[in-house]
Amino acid sequence: MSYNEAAEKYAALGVDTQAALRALQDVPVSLHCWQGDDVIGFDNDGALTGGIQTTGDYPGRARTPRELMDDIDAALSLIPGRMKLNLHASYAIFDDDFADRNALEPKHFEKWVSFAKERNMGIDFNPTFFSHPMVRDNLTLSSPNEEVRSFWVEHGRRCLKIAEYFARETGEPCVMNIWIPDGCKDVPADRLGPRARFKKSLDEMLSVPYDKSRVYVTLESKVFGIGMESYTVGSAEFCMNYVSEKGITPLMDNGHYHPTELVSDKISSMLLFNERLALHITRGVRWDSDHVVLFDDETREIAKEIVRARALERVFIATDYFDASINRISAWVTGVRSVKKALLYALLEPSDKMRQLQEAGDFTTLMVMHERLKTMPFGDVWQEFLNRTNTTQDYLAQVKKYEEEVLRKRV
Ligand code: RNT
Ligand code: ZN
Repeated sequence: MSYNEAAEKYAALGVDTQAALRALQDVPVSLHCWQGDDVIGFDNDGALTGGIQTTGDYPGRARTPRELMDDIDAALSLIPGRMKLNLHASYAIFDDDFADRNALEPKHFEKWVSFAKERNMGIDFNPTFFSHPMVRDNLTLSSPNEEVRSFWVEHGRRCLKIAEYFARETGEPCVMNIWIPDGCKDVPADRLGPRARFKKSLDEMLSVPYDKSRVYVTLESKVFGIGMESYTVGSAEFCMNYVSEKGITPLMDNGHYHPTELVSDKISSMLLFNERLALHITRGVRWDSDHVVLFDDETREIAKEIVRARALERVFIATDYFDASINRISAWVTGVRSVKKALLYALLEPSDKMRQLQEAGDFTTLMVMHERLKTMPFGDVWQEFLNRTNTTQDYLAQVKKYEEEVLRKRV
């Protein structure tokens, strides 16, 4: 009933809520597995390095592949619409066949493939260039130590093979994202050298043929990391230029820019010059703190820019945050729902009409329209999406139940 009324109100503004709901249904969001265990993975002793940090010690962190899969299932049951699974190489599952990062094979991810297939999900992938003894002096692919550098090149090559395997098995394209933490805590004397070595390493990694119709290699830039405040090898300019030279895909993480820069403003430019764009949606509070994504202004603005450009099929959307101070299932569900809400909110904007107002120079009406949209009955349309996807509105009750029955028993 309230949905029908809401639909009428939107129709009066020229917005088709049915079309919006249908469009939302088809947009996959790639769920980052690393929220479930505080970015630790299964192949190392548990210290997270690379200038990224989780804070908090909420009970119930997933410690094994089984626990992580159970938790992902708990989260998925409370998330509406299409999803993909985003894995890091450090989440390889070993039986008696431990392999170091430069020796990983598809078989170490077989269990993840079955997991994803059973749930009709594609898989995205990330080589893991951190939390490992071969990270030396905060450097991996840009290291002057040839042994270190070639170790990581080989890791990247192995990951490409695994990404192909994921794409082949699931029948969905695999986005393979490269992010290295490399940088300096204090003022460097040579900014060019590490970047030249990073470039050479990427060239070597990507010179191995891979199926470009199924694997999209993306490169993620960053402005600084904890302990790497003075210099970051994979800066925005490095990555943007490398991507355009190689014809691979740029990845923008909205925590990776100076605090007054907005990724929402960058999307249109990237779409003009790239066939595809990948995003890590996160929420930085004063720094790249990777707080849980909320239904906030910037998340909505990012979604609007994708929708206005009619680029839902060209943009790979993934979440990337890690909060260890609250229930991790809730963190997943709240963050992904926020992204999907933002997409729905964007789909419910009369964007043609608003573009015309801008072109006509009628900024008075445009401002009033922007404000009017904020008090439209958006919640009723969101509720309709939950109904159609058989997803409960009150996920907290289920999260608490799972916490009581499962998470609190992990000691
Ligand atoms: C780090 C990057 C990177 C990681 C993940 C774990 O600042 O955002 O994407 O968060 O790969
Ligand atoms: Zn990221």
